[in-house]
Order: sequence, then structure tokens, then C-alpha cells
Amino acid sequence: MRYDLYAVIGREFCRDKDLDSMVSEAIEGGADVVQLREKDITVEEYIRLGKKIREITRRAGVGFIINDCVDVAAAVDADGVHLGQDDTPISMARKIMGYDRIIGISAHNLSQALEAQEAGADYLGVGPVFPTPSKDDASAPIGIPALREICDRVTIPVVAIGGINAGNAEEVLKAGASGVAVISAIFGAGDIIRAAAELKKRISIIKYPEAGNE
Ligand code: 3NM
Repeated sequence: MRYDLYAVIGREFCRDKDLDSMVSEAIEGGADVVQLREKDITVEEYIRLGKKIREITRRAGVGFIINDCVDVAAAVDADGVHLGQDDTPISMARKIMGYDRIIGISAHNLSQALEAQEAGADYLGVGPVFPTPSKDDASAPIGIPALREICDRVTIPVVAIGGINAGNAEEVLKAGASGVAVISAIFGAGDIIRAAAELKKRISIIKYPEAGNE
């Protein structure tokens, strides 16, 4: 799975548009993977939304990850689940998801990152790298040096998150992140397709300079 541009979305970030259109526009702009992140929701509703996004992502050939709920991820045939530090333990998640599906874990420091890797995570979501407007209970920003240290010390892909945009993506990727996960940089923009495309272009220039992306 490619994590280059990892779009995180939930209903709370939809303003005048519905979730389906926002996801479609992010994909049109170049999102490689979409995570559906819902907090206050019934399992039934989470599955209903998840099935719709699964259809859109499958048609587009884009990865699809469900936040927090392993059972919802399995029920909607997502490509994987993203777990927080206080969610289902990875060993239990693996039993439900199997080895063909992806398990990502949020890590906010080096010890959590090493522990998640040891426990068998497929990738890490590391952050918040910068202050974020999108998560009320976010921990303090870790900054680029701490991100770099984590990237240097783990072998699984690191997806950086928190306050990332087209203006700072370069330093994040140069610190060793495999990709950037964003909410506001894409979904807070008036033109989602354009914002995603701009960010994707920056990412591609840095990750694949030989491809002549400039
Ligand atoms: N998780 P934005 S920061 C969902 O640090 C999320 O684990 C974080 O939104 C973490 O791109 C965050 O708007 C919010 O800053 C990311």
C-alpha cells in the first residue's frame, strides 16, 4: 500500500458537502489512501458510511482504512484498520483482521513507535508533528527532530500527521516519513481537488525526483 497522500475524513469535517463527494474529490486530487474516522457513531451507522466509502475507494483503486473499529473494518471489507494507543490491542485486532489486512497504530513518541512495531503493526501514524486544528485531544506537537528519530529507528512505514500541508510536507518527508496524513490541508480547503493535487505534487517531487515531477 502506498501511503504518500493519506486523507483522513469524518462527518465532522464536512461543511457544505457530503462525505462521498469530499472523498471523491480528495481521490481526484491524488489521495492514495482514505481513512474514515468517526468517533460518535453507532456501529450500524459506521458500517453504512464505511460501505459507501469502500465502494468509492475500490472503484478508484485507492486504499481504505477504518479508524478504531476492527469489527467495522472487517464488516465493510476495508484494507485495514487504524488503532489509537487506547484502542483494541494489536494482537486481538490481528486475530480479527488476519495478515492480509493492514493494521496501523498511532504513536506519539519513540517508545510507543518501537512497541507498536514490535507488536506487529504494518505502519505507524506519528504525530502530531505540528499543532493541529483538527483534534481536540491531540498531544503536544513532537516536531521534526522527534519525527526523524522515530523514522530512523523503525523499519515499518511512518505516516506523519498533524498540521501538515503543502508548505511543510517537504521537511516531513525529508525527516524520513513515507507519507503524510492530512485532514485540514485537504478538507479545509475551498477547492479540495486542487488542494490535494498541490500537496500530492509536492510529495511526488520529493519522493520521486527522478520521475521529472517538477
Ligand atoms: N491524529 P490536520 S493529529 C487525526 O497526532 C489526528 O495522532 C493525530 O489533522 C495524532 O491534518 C490528527 O488537520 C489531526 O492537522 C490531523
